[in-house]
Amino acid sequence: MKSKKKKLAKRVKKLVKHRKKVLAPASFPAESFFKAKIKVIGIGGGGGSIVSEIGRSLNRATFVIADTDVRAFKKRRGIKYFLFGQEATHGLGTGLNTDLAKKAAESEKEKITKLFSGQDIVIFIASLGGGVGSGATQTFVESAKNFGGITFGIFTLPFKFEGKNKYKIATKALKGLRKSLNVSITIPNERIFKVIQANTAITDAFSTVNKSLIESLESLIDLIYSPGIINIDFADLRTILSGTGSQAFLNTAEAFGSDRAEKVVREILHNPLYQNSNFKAQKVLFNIAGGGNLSMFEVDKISKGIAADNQSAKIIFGISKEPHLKNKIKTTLLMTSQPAIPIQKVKKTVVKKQQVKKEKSKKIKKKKLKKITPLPVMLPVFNVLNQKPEPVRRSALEVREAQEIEENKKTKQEEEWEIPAFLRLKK
Ligand SMILES: Nc1nc2c(ncn2[C@@H]2O[C@H](COP(=O)(O)OP(=O)(O)OP(=O)(O)O)[C@@H](O)[C@H]2O)c(=O)[nH]1
Ligand SMILES: [Mg+2]
Repeated sequence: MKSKKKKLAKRVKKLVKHRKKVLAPASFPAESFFKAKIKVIGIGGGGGSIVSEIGRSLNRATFVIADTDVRAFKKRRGIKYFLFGQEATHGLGTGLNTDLAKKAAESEKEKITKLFSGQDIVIFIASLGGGVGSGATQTFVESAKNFGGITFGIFTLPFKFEGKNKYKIATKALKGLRKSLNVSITIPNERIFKVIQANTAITDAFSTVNKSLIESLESLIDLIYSPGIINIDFADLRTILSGTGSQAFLNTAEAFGSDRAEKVVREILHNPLYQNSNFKAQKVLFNIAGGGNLSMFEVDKISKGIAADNQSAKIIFGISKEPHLKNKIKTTLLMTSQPAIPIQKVKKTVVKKQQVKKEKSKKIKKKKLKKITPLPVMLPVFNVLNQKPEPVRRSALEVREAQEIEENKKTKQEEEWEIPAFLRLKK
């Protein structure tokens, strides 16, 4: 009898040991998760100010302030400083001279490129309208082009009262930047009037924009940095941010009380600081975080609220338990959309003048077109040797083949989207 018991105990011990071995991968420590390397770089005075106000994320990403102006470097622990273009500006700002800023950055392109090596995501922040932010950021973005990670831009546009010239500088820079980045968001400083009192001091106004931006940015860093408890991983983020020239909407909402889920739904989809209040997303990623008492009912309510506003979008979502939130629910939402959203013009009169001009040129073009006989469809292909686009005619069969390859690619990606992140096989 005794030996039977001993045998059984031995078998149980063996089984437990075996189960432990099999189950081990499900309980691996947090450190063994992939931690994305994030670099946030503020370029110019405004961009530098925003980065220098960063709070809780200091140990989750690398923060750099880049400027030609030594005065911009107010030393703060945890932030690195990159002074460039000393030969061009002698350690000063550029005084709205974007060409000088570009020259300053171009002269140190090698050093700038090194800033991005080994990073998974680089976030560029610049307040456009001045010289450095508007003139040098493009060189920084271009230097990061081949680093293999994701490029994300956060830009502010000047106040209307700062004048047409600054606005023109800003919108010109923004046009180029949007094209070169994977994703970007734009906050016109002017939007601050939607959330502040009329007598707010100018420095406080900047700070309010900066704080709101930082809150969203830090929540984004939380999403990227804290895998494990959340079903969202870096692959999801990559899917949301892939492609070039996308616009993004980033927002966070926190609420407590019995109707906290409804409050979150009301707040999360509308950020008064954004230009486009009705953002129609193609890809949506959100995370719902709560203390111990976050209920399935609340998760359902928030998810449905977000989905209802973005019915044709691909949606990825995660839930996380964060004890420090206690009775609060916090939701972070990142949405992206491919077509560029037109930038608002300073004055309506300018827009009107341009429209009249456009209509005139359209009429002239139409007249000219009538005279020209239609040409067969030509597809431009890039010729590597002479660097010029060369028109090539494809046969119907070739066109069909190309379409099939494209469709297969799409289907493969769609299939991947349908599988929740936590069930996807890690490669
Ligand atoms: N949101 C926000 N915008 C700012 C801040 N500081 C400046 N700006 C805006 O950014 C624009 C450009 O100013 P700076 O960033 O100081 O200019 P810069 O890029 O350093 O260029 P130069 O000094 O002219 O060489 C200003 O016209 C403001 O609209 C800030 O802290 N927050
Ligand atoms: Mg400056």
